[in-house]
Amino acid sequence: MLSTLMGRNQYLLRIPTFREGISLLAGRPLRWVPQLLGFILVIWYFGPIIRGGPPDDFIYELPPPIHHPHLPPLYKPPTASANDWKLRSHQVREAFIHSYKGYRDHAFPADELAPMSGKIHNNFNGWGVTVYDALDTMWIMGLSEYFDEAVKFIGEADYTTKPKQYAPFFETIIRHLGGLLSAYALSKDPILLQQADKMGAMLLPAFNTDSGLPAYAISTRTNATRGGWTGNTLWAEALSNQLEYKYLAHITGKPEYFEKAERCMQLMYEANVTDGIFPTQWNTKTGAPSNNKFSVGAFADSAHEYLLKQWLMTSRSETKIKDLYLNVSKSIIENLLYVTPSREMLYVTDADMLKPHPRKSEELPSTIKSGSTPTPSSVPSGTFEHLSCFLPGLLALGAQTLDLPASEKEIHAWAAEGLAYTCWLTYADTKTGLGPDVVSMKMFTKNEDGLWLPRVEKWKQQGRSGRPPGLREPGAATGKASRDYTIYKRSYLLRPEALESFYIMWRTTGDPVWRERGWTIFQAIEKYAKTEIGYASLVDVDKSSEKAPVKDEMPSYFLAETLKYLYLLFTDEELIPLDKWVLNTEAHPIPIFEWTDTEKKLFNIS
Ligand code: DMJ
Repeated sequence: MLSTLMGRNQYLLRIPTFREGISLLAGRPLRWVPQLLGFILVIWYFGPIIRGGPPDDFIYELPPPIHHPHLPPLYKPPTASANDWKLRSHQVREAFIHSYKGYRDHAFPADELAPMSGKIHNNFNGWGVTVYDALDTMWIMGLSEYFDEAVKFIGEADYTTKPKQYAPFFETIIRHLGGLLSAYALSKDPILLQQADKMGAMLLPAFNTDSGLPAYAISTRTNATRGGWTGNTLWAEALSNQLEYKYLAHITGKPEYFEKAERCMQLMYEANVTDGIFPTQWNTKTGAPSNNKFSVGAFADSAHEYLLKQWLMTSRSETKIKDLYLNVSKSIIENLLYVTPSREMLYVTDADMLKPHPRKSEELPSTIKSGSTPTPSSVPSGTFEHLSCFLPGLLALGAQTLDLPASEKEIHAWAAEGLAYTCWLTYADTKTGLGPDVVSMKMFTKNEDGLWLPRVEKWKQQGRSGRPPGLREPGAATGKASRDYTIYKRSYLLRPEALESFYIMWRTTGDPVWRERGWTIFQAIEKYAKTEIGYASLVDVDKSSEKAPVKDEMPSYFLAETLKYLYLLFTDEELIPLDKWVLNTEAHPIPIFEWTDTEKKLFNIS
């Protein structure tokens, strides 16, 4: 009756039934077309806003993915369907639930679970590091019950170290503070901000050294600090707090967070190093370099990340940092990238740079410019660490985001691809399908013959036939003898770096082969690392018997990073878009933001 009274205009007030819709469209199809188009337009425009679209902080777009149209295609295995990927992402979610539940039932509130015995490990202040590290993964995976329970636990935390106890600064920043900040950015729960501010303030006196470089560890009870076993500040320790402290400064408005973190950056701008070769150890008193080792491995790794990611996080406004990244990455490509003699595997190693700094740019023209083989200026070790497998992802992100000349962009993108493939080979070659922690690469009789860049230059000069050196993708080795390397540390410590790079490679190139490789690795983890109550590190990646020996350890980064990167890799939707977030070195996403004018004044940002 009501509809009769309202006539045709009734459909402006209520949605027609299916039958009514058909008869309307069938009767007067053209009259409805403008309304229909208008409706689609409104949904398209307002949909994201209604669903809670990106905040104003997110201000730039990434350029489109890098493709290499000039490279001949390689054989790629067929890739799974959208539905398969959905199922695979569910399986990773199940793996996360299995490990967190195991921790929760057997080890909470200690730091980490011993996944064989059900005992505990307390190596990170005993503040429950697994909860902090797992927090944002829970949010991303939609595990709200675990998340809420964890926030309640965190809200009651105090962060005063026990008498005589010291909190390791680097680990506490990247795991606990990084976890809090990321979970706050995702959920906007004020308790997380309050606790991040509390922890940030309590750790801040670690910077109260003569130079301003952070001490290795701090007692939050007395503010006393102490050095690590090297007696120096590692480069990774100096430059792996700026994402966290600068974001904390942004959300609290407190200048001291910015100033202390920026002081370390200042020391790097002023450091008298040649060609962006920042050594691995720094004198905590003087703030000067204290060795001659150039590396992207253990002592230096995340410092490289924090250069590019700081620039990205603050909306590309701090250009001095970008310049540092460009210098350092150029030096890495020139000095640390080698290929092996038989399989031509591209790898990154560390090197003792000869004293005094031999690569004065005026004396030795850059190989990128000249294409010549440089005079040997360093002694490479040939060591290739699993930890260094973050580098391909970083180079790919740089190639994507930096405004580089085309020839350099392609070098960065190729280096990324070749290195990521070598990381993959170190998994594919072993009996378990899991990658060893450290390998020793075979080297040419004359070390410099293995340098990658001169080979690429030669290949270019000879007409670019086929794919560039280091990107020709040899198949998995048939036996140990044909590997072109020996395994130096045989364990697989549930580390994330290879998967991290596969994820960035997938997102920046769009090549699904990286997802497939990630899936193969996940299946190996399921097969060899899963225990009744969690996942355990492997003692020897080349022992594939049903009961491959495992270590009674499940590091918190397995939940923060390894499972998160796998989940992001398999989820079709880009849950953490790379133009809106940077991931800290523990895979905690921090949003990209822009300094306000007030902040610029307050923090003295030029
Ligand atoms: C993680 O704790 C971090 O990624 C750190 O920067 C170095 N590597 C471990 C995991 O391997």
